[in-house]
Amino acid sequence: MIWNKQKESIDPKSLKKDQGKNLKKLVKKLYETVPFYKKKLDEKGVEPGDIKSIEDIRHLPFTSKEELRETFPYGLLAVDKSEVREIHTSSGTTGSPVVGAYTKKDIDIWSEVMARALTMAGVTSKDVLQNAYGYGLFTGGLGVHYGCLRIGSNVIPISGGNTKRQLATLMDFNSSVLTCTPSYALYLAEVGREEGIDFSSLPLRLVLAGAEPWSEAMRYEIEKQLSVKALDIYGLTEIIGPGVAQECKHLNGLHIFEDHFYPEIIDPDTGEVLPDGEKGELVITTLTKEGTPLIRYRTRDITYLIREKCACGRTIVRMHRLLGRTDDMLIIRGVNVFPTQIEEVLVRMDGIEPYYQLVVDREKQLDTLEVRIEMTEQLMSDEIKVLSKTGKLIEKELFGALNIHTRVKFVEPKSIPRSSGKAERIIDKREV
Ligand code: DLL
Repeated sequence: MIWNKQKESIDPKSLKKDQGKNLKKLVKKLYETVPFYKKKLDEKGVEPGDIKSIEDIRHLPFTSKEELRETFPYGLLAVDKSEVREIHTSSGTTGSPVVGAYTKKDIDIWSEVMARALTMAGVTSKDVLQNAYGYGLFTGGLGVHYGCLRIGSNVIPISGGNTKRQLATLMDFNSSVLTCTPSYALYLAEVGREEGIDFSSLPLRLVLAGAEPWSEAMRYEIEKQLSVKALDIYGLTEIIGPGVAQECKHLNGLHIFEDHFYPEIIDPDTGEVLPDGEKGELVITTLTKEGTPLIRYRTRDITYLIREKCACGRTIVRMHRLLGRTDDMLIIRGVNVFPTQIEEVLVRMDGIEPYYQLVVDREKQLDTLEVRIEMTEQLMSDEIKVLSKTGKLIEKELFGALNIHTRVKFVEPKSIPRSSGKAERIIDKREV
């Protein structure tokens, strides 16, 4: 089913026209109300009247995460404070958090795009959706919640954490859909196994996973261990939260709700706009947002756009599932490595747990990459020879995938921290 056929299966010409109209309005509004944007547009020599169609977006300046931090907390607000109904923030590893402010209309749009996303994933008013994304400043909890209210499904606002209660709730309320990060889905499966839960006997049928990078291999594990289908949901606080893009059952990438969020792909080094199909940094313009709209926001997320028609009948553009983030990309002896590439190899290997951490260091001016992997109880009880052989095999597989040498280190079962939100995969010792 398609929630909003008119918008999701729109003909490309009408879409462009609407996008152009909204871009024009947006630039005028920002020029008049946000001194930060007036200055940026003046510096670029662009006046609101120069924007006539969506193609003119290329004349506009980019907005960076640093700029969002510098203008914390209200520097990018485009409405009077009295119009703000809700604030969300996301804190990265450094600096001030970034802020998303929502007016009544923004929350309405958020509910609409989340209703589209949930419907695309096959969620209906008959479902019981256990929402294990965190409620609070994080956008995951409330974003999914608003979508559920819109489509009329029963939402259980359990929020993140308290794994035993999550499992009990799954069984007590017969939850049919679970929303959480992919790493937490696997952790629930692990604890469930220890408790003797047979997931195949539960009504749970779908996991909507996102908020952190995950690989196809991880999808396979989640599907197998929880006896469900797992679909990908993408979004970010700066743009709206979850509901920017969603995967449909055809698994051909994530449909971007481009009537609200206009995507471009650029070369992260030069800023040059790349054609469809070429990998680069995703840049998004919020065409309809009122509270904190952004022009050409550089997400730091790496993907590419897919324009061919999807079998589901939607015509809107898709993005390939995220390939990584520019700030997660490790450069090891000159080679670019994304954690998901390593995950893809590890999760497919037999006899190891899908928990890992990457430790980057420097020895004698040379970068080193240690891959810490959790042993299974079985592997731990094996002879040292078996362990060493398994380690070598994984190093060989990783070399095949990455073309760099890594060092595999086995760590005790359960020693890699579990998170109910986003997993911490990288320890970079080179900076300290
Ligand atoms: O993570 C919003 C969200 C909540 C998305 C729930 C999906 C589900 P932030 O905390 O601002 O917002 O983090 C945004 O997380 O720029 C990506 O790098 C990463 N991310 C989000 N979704 C995915 C995904 C939420 N499906 C940042 N795959 C983004 C890979 C993702 N990475």
